[in-house]
Amino acid sequence: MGFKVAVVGATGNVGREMLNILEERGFPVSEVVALASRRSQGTEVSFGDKTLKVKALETYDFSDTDIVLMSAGGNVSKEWSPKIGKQGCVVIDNSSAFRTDTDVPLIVPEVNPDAIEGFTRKNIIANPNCSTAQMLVALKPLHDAATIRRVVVSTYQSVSGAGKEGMDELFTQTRAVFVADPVEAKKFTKRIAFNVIPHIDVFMEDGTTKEEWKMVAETKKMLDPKIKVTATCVRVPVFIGHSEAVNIEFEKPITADEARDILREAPGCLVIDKHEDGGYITPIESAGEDATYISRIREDSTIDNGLNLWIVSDNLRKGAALNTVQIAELLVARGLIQPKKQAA
Ligand code: 11C
Repeated sequence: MGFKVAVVGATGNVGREMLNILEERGFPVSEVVALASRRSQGTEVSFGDKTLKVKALETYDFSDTDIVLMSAGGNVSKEWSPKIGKQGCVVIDNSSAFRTDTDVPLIVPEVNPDAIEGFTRKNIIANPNCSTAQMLVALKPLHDAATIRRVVVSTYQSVSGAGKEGMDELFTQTRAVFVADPVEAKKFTKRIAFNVIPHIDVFMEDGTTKEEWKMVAETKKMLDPKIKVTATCVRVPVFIGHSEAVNIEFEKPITADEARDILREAPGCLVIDKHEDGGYITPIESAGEDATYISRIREDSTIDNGLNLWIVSDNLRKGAALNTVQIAELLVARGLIQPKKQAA
């Protein structure tokens, strides 16, 4: 059994990673099609040892496609995902366009796999924001054990979250600093080389940013609406890998040792937590890896039932492309999708 899979936004950071991960994980495909806007038509992208020529989304006929992995930004998704869904393809959308839509499941397979059943209402499944996805992979087993009341999170987000332009800007500015050229900021609002910027996505009316709001709203939708979350999201001069310092208040007592044991057994989690120099993870080590890494697990003695964690993951993989492919795998594993064209 093989599915016809289209990747929309195939020339972007996440689109390319989706193609890599489909191939690496041996997703059952009959055909893979790379799509992007008309101006990228003809660009070549890799799928394993094959080269795919990018086709134009605007003129593509989805009638025999089974699954569409969409990573072309919110506006493209708002326009195209409902149209594609109506043609009987399941769209797994990496943008923020449908995440809070009550008719669209928002899924991290390690966190809320059962919610996927509701996808048939629009044939769209949303993939969460990268910073929420990795945080919830670690919080879910702890919530099951001791019930989380409140989370205070500060993020240290890599420039690849802002796409290839973000990565290029860090590289160009760093070089400019070394050769004493003028440093220009185009993609980010301030210089990112040798700096940090406490601003990701647009400002909301209450002074938070949309990135911070997403961490609150998506945690409530996927994990538990009763959990209070407050976030400060910061861009840092790291190419790949988002890091998070998380303070958690639980309803029930939980020790650092208990949390460490729970996280060691939890799906998707990898604990690296030695109390010695280098006995923790940094984003460079997470790049190219699938795990959500947890380090610096310790009790917070300033509150009852408090823990602190350091959570790191590759934002292009678990935060985006890997989670999207895992959602497709979940659809197949649960028999929720059949190929339109059965093999002869
Ligand atoms: C960043 N988290 O690091 C963002 C990128 O809502 O899917 C992903 C934005 C989103 O800039």
